[in-house]
Amino acid sequence: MAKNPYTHPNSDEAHDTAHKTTETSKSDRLEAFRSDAEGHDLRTNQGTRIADNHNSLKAGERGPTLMEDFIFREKLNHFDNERIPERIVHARGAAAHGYFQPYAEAAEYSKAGLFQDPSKKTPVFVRFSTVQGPRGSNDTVRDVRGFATKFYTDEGNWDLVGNDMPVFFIQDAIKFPDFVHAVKPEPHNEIPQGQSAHDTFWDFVSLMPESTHMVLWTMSDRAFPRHYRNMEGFGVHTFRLVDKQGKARFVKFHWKPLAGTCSLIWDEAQKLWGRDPDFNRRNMWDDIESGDFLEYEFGIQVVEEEDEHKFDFDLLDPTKIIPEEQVPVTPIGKMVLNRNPDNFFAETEQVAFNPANVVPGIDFTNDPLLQGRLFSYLDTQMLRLGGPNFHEIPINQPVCPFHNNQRDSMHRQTIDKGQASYEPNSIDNGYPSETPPAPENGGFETVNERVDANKIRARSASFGDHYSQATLFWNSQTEVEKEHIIAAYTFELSKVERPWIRERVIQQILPNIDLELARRVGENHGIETPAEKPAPAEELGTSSQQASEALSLMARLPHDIKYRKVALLVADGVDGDQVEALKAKLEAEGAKGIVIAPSMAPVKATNGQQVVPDAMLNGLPSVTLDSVIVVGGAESAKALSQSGLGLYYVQEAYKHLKAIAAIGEGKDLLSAASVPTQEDGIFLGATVDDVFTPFTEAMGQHRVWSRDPKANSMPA
Ligand code: HDE
Repeated sequence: MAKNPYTHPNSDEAHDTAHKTTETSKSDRLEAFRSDAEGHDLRTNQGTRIADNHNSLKAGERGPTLMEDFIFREKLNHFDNERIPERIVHARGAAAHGYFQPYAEAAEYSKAGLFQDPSKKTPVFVRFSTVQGPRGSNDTVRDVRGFATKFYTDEGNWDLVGNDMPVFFIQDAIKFPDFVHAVKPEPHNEIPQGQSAHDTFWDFVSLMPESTHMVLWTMSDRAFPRHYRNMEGFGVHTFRLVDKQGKARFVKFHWKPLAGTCSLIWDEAQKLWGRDPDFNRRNMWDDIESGDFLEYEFGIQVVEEEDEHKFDFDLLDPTKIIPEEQVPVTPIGKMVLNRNPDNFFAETEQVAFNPANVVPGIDFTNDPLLQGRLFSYLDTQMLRLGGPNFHEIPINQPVCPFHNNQRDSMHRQTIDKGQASYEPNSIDNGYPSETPPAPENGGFETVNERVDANKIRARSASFGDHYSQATLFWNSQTEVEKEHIIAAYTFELSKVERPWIRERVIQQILPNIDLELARRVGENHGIETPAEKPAPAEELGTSSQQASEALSLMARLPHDIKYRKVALLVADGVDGDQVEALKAKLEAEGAKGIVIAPSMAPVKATNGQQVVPDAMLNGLPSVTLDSVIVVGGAESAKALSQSGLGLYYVQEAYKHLKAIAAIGEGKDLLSAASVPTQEDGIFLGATVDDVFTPFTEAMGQHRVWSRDPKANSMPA
């Protein structure tokens, strides 16, 4: 039930204030639809007060239920129809509200209203998602993450429906259903959920060399981000921006996370499937609730139209990046996500993104993947959201007026007045009327591109080089990242039952990326690999770029401990002063100290006080937090050493390359758990001050990378 007094967001009153759009205006408009139960009587959907919500109407206390019971029937009818189809891809997601604010440079490149005024905040709604798994699958699976942004601009909605990886698996939208069928759980038994480690995926991608570059990205640690705040975002396709003079330029869109990029470790990601399947959505939710907002810089790579053909790849090919060394990313604004939705279904589930939603100043290119997407989203949303009026669902409504002559169909909310639902008309004074294109506040005008061609089903030869940018990505990884990629191919292919598919990947695809990669994965599968890299076919290009720093996750490590969560392990007999000091020092650095004890009972500290635990050892296990400090106190260390969960906590943190500190007797727990104490990334000291600075410096590197090969010998 909407709150009264009620202003329909498309009413004249709303129109009058439309030009005053601010960051909060979307939230204000949603307010008209928000409803809470406080102070309300329980009623039917028709408003009749309900006297008894516990007993259905029966013929006698032990008799059959009567059909007359309209209260029971309405309740069950509604319940029986609560579910809508989930998204065919990107079904699992989490979203947040926020705003976008441009820098002054933005206006140079596009006439779009949202870029014109650096003091103006445009409201946004952003949904992050995994691709393969259903709504109830795990957050930390190996997968691409969707990064979809709806900008509620004064000139209409602009949806930038991107991913956390800058390329895609296929070049032409006609292959999308094939790709999705192959990556989804296998049709006969619906196994596996949320994963690509199965026969149909590897069968398809090994027969489609154009997927090689993107598959390599998904075999890297980018495929399981530590937090949505640590993820880059990409528009993927080349788009166009059009300035006030009408000049169009090619652009690639980038989101650069201000908190830096970092990921989970594969073993940790897998364990999180069981320990906290909601890991990413929970972290985003909790952080926003506690005021630790997510921040991203928005950037563009700009290519003048006359430079379209100066690259050794085709700008229209979505399996290619523009290396940042060739075209740097120009920052043009900042986005902050600062408000959780009030209702998951109403907002996160019902939001409908569509790359075809653009505003004047932003335009498409002929990328054949993008062109196909322009059809698909509206089409699928008709089914998912029950007809063509889903633009009226509050989360989807623009903040500016939206009048036209489209009418009727399911769930129409707007009560269109007047008789003329056609144009031109004289009955309604010719309204709603067209707006001619203009440098400001004009109607949408498509870039006047000359297309002079024969109809043809073919792919341009300039799309033919499927490997050299994969090699570029491989060359740009650090040694640790390369080891993780080798381990990923080895793991994924170990789940493929058909030997010929494994052989095809290892013998025909991987050698084209790198011989060493092929040899190492081949060795792990007992499969021979060629000694020579196959020569590229003559007509295909090779990348002039040998390596690009921006492609390594390590290039943008967080470097501080802001937003990090640190386990403070305690038991009875803990040094209470140390607990207090650690919490205060971590908070001063923007991090959180979380007190973890064997049970939820308050812990007796040596200073005579009680320490109240935030969680138990198995409630927030090591995989859910960033690092561990074992607090001092002989009795406390002894109690933790006698607990399997206590031992496991530090072993697992060690295995996952986390910085570990132990104060005073806290080191006894490390010794009992056979965690080496004389190593990089392990900090022992008598006092908090002894360990704090080196410990936080190590955390700023995200992981103790030098431990990587050794950590695998840990049994945990
Ligand atoms: Fe999508 N995609 N996609 N996609 N996509 C959908 O739309 C599609 C592609 C992306 O949080 C669907 O409403 C085709 C690339 C995101 O709600 C569907 C092709 C990129 C989301 C669809 C692609 C994306 C979707 C499913 C190849 C990155 C989730 C439900 C031509 C640039 C948005 C829906 C959200 C969702 C079609 C390829 C990103 C079926 C046909 C490339 C982030 O319409």
